Amino acid sequence: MSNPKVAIVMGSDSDFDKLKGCIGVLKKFGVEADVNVISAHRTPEAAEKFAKSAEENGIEIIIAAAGKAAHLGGVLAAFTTLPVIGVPIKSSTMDGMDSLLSMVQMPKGIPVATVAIDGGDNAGILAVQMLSLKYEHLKEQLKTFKADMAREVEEKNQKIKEIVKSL
Ligand code: RP5
Repeated sequence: MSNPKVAIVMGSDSDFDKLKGCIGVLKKFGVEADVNVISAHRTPEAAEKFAKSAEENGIEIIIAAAGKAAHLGGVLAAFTTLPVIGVPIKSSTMDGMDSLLSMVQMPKGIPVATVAIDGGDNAGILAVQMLSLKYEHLKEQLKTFKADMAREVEEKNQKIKEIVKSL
């Protein structure tokens, strides 16, 4: 079986900082991240070409991140049957609501699975969860990831209780 591979496509290099967590998550799970800057508006032909050839290039899921009038996820989804996860980026005066609505309000037939504004980490986790349907080892890693998270919360719970006691 091939190695799991996810594409991250961002509308501009100015989105990059918001995607570092996502790249980190994919790396943590051993998923190859193919990272690209492609704009639905400024380089529409490149967006079309990328989406049309993604599957034959071994990509299994596309994460599309964009700000403002964020059409990138929808445009990529129009040209592929691969699942597209959208990350609305807060990059304008509208606190990211513009990007969120542009991504999440897709017309029937062309879904973009949109995560929270600047929710790159969750996009990575969701991609790994989708891949775990095919790659059994990822399921095991996800179980460990969730158990670690639960343990951290329990530790925080105990710490807070001690602080409250000392007040
Ligand atoms: C969007 O416009 C990009 O995804 C970015 O969030 C925003 C601003 O892009 P730049 O003008 O910084 O290149 O298309």
